[in-house]
Amino acid sequence: MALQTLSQKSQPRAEHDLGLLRDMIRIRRFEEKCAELYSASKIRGFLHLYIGEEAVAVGAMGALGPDDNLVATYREHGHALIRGVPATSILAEMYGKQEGCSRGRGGSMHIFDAAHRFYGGNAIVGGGLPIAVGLALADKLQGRSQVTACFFGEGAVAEGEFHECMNLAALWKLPVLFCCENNLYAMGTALKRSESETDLCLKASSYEIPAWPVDGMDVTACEEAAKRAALAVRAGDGPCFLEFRTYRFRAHSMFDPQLYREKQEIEEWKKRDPIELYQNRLREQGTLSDADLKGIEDESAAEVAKAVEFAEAGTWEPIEDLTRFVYSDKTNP
Ligand SMILES: Cc1ncc(C[n+]2csc(CCOP(=O)(O)OP(=O)(O)O)c2C)c(N)n1
Repeated sequence: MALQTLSQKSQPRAEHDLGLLRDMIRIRRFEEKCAELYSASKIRGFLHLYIGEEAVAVGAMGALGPDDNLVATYREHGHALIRGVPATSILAEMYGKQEGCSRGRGGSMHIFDAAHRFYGGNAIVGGGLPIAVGLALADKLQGRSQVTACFFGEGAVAEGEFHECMNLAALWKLPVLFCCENNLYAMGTALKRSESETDLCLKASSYEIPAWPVDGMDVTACEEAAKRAALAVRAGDGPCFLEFRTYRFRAHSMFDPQLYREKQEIEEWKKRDPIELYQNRLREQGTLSDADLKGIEDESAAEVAKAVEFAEAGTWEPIEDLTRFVYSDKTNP
C-alpha cells in the first residue's frame, strides 16, 4: 500500500506536506510519459508540458475548494489532474479517443470537465480570462460564494483581453484569483522584448487590484500566497493578482528548438527544481522517508500505467459522428 509510513507519522501537517510532493510528482511523471507517447505518435497535434512549473498549480490549488471554478491555458494537464479530472480521461483525450473528457475532439489543449468545474484548457492566449470573469460575474449575481481561479501565462498581458478583464473584474469587484504563471518566455519571446513595463504586479495594481509576486519554484510559498489572496477574494474584496515567477524546463511545445534561450540559463533554473527543493526540505524536516518516496513513485507509476492502458483501449469516433457537436444539440438534435 502506498504511503504506508504516513500512518506512523499520523500528523495532518506531514500528510499535507507529503500530499503536495505527491501531486507535483504525479504531474511530472504523467507528463514525462506524455512526451514519450508523443514521440511514439500516440499523441498527435500540439503538446505543451508544464515540467518545472508544478509548484504553481499544486500550491495555488491548495487554496481552492471543490465548488470553486478553475480556468487554465493549453499547458493544463497538471491543473486538470490536481483538480481531480481522472488521468485516464485526460490521456484518452490526448489520444483523440471517445472516452476522453472532451470526447477526443479537443486534445491536449482542450481538457474540459464541467463536473469538476474545470473550464479548460484554452488554446487562445488570454482566452481563459474573459471566461473566468464571466464565471465570477455569474457567481456574484447569483449570490454564490465561489472563487474562480484563472491561470494564464505572462504572454497574456500583451492581449487586450487581459486589460479588459482586469478592469471589469476590479470595477465590479468580482471574485477572481488571477494566477499569472510567469515563466519568462511566450513561445520564443522574452517578456523584456515585448513589454515596456515588465513588472506585472504593477500592471495589475494600476487597475486597483492587490498584486503580489510569488516564488513559483517553492510550493509552500505558492500555497501560502494563494490562500491569503483567496481569503480576500472570498471575503468579497474583489479580485487579487498573483505573479508566480517560474520556469519551464522543456521547450514551449514539442516543436520548439529553443534557440531563444541559453542552455546555461535552463541549467541554472533546474537547480531550483520545485520537486527536488521540496523533497530535500521534507527530508531535512524528517517528514519524508525513502519508503514514503517509493510509495509516491509507485503510486504515480500505477496511475500513469492505468491511464495508458485506458487510452490505448479507447475507441475512435465513427466517421458518421463527424458533424455531431458542430451545433448545440438543442438547436440541431
Ligand atoms: C491570441 C493568440 N495569439 C497567438 C497565439 C500563439 N501562441 C501560442 S502559445 C503563445 C505564447 C504564450 O506564452 P505565455 O502566455 O507566456 O504562456 P506559456 O506558453 O509560457 O505558458 C503564443 C503566442 C495564440 N495561441 N493565441
